[in-house]
Amino acid sequence: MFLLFVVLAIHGVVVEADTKTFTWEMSHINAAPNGVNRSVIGVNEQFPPPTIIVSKNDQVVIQVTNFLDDGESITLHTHGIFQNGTNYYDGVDQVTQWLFPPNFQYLMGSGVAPGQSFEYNFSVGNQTGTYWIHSHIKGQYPNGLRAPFVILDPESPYECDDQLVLSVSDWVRFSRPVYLTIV
Ligand SMILES: [Cu+2]
Repeated sequence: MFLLFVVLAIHGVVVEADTKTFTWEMSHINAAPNGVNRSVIGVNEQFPPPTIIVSKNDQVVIQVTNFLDDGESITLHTHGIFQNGTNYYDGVDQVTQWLFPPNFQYLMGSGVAPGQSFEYNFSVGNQTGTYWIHSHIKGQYPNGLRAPFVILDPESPYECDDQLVLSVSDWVRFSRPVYLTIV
């Protein structure tokens, strides 16, 4: 341990991991991002969902509760995050995440069932940059359940006055069940 500290001190790099906790309660709300009112999936009754901002080496805890009223379960997939050693928190339904709670008989898919809560808990390791987090069930992410996921680098050699994340996506006038039928 001492040797490790010396090595890090020589390089001037002693990065402490912090724990960042987020509470995300998903429910259907109405929103009109293009001027046409429609049902979307909101996070804490907010649309678009909030941007998650953490720092390199942080431990990320996302406490999810599913309040959707259409019987669907939910997962959160952290797109592009390595999830070394925590593959079960990567949120790909029926691949890395199955039913919660275990053995819950639910026909609409895997993930966090309606009325249930689940806690994702993983480290971002030494990754940095801008990624995104989104539902990995059915068409929930074009229905609104996606957000930027930013990992800041405290040791970045670049300086700037401010940082702005622009989230761009296709958008249709209909809620997900309708446009899946059309396609
Ligand atoms: Cu993805």
